[in-house]
Amino acid sequence: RHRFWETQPVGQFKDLGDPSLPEGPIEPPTPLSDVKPEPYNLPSQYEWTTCDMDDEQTCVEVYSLLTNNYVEDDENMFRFNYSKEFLRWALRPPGYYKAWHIGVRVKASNKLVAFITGVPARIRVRDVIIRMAEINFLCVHKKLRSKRLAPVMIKEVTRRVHLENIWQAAYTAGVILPTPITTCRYWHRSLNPKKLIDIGFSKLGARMTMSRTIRLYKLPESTVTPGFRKMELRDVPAVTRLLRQYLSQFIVAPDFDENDVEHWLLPLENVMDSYLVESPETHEITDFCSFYTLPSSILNNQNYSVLKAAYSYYTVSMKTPLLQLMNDALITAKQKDYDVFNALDVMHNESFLKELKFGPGDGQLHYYLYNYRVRNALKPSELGVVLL
Ligand code: MYA
Ligand code: JJ1
Repeated sequence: RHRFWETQPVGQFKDLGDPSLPEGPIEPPTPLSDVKPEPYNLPSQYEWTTCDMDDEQTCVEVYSLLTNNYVEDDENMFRFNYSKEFLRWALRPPGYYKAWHIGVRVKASNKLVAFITGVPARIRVRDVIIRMAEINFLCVHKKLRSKRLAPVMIKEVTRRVHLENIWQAAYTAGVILPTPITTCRYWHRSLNPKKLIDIGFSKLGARMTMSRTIRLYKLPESTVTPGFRKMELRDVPAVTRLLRQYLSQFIVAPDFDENDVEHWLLPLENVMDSYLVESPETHEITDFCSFYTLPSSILNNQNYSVLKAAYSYYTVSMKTPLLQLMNDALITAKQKDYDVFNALDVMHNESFLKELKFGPGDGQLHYYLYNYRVRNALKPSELGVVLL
């Protein structure tokens, strides 16, 4: 059934629940000299290109490919619209490799028609910290679908990751592949219910009027937690300690150091928003929350073209109740004119979703590891990873 995935070192469906299979790498590393030194063959009309995300023109080409061809919902009403600034940030974390930003061009026209990326990360599985690649932004132009280009791209990124002596990867997808370590649900908190209903993102509830709906989702004008403020560079050490401590309880989680926190969690205009609570008395940093900006294009609507969505990223509540902290995040997102606040049911998110009036979405997100078996599927609440 999965002609490509059956050949790859990933957990196979037939092996689910086999207690004789150990947790850990599925195949051992090979000597670097055994890694294929030249790229995989593409059909003859196409050629590989390494995308230099420092280059403005390349960035625009990648942005345009994704804006027109990347992930849509099941009814093709919305399509992710990652900004150029977001892509540049997401693809250049500490220690990134330019060679892992891989494009495919049509030789005759030089047009960019496919893309896949990796960035390096350290991910902990139980008590083992593993160097991995996080694979994202796999995209094949709509006109070139179902030609088995994706397997070649996945093999090529794998080869380039192996050349850096890295043998594991983490990735997420909306589709089921062999085999998820866990399956999460998207939840949505309306901030601008009128627009969400107008564009078909949500429906007016049974026995609900528009004005009752607007009242239902109304939020205070300003945040309530004393000492709630934007994260700054000087907060990196304290936030790193807080986050490392918090993430240690999950079965799978990133191993963030200060450099990672500086890159991934410092606020970046229209990309990443991070807030913390500094105790007005002791000036201790006691809580932290963050969300990233990922708009979606609205396909086929007369009145609106973009849905402005915030996605919950990492949250740590030590002193402020999680419910209150997330409510302040919602208030902040509303102040900044987001239409909807999205969250997955990972980490402790379940504990606030219903109370804060999030509703379950129709989309799922499956999490995968490449060349690493985990013995039992996790519950979403045992997962401490959010990929972009
Ligand atoms: S997830 C986001 C994926 N992108 C989109 O959904 C955008 C819209 N769709 C497209 O652009 C295309 O439909 C894509 C497939 C490119 C997705 N992950 O070329 P094909 C398998 C993995 O004929 P196309 C993200 O970015 C499919 O099961 N495999 O199909 C993370 C089949 O294999 P098999 C996928 O539709 C990506 C084969 O591809 C996915 O033209 C992580 C068909 O190929 C998917 N999302 O193109 C990638 N969708 O026959 C894996 C389909 O076996 C990384 N397929 O069923 C693995 C780790 C690598 C590094 C390892 C380092 C050590
Ligand atoms: O956004 C999503 N679904 C929305 C819109 C549905 C439109 C019709 N299909 C949704 N809306 C309901 C909201 C409502 C608000 C009030 C309370 C009740 C709920 O459900 C979904 C997620 O739910 N998004 C997608 O399907 C996009 C793709 C998700 C897979 C992502 C793959 C990631 C790529 C890897 O990096």
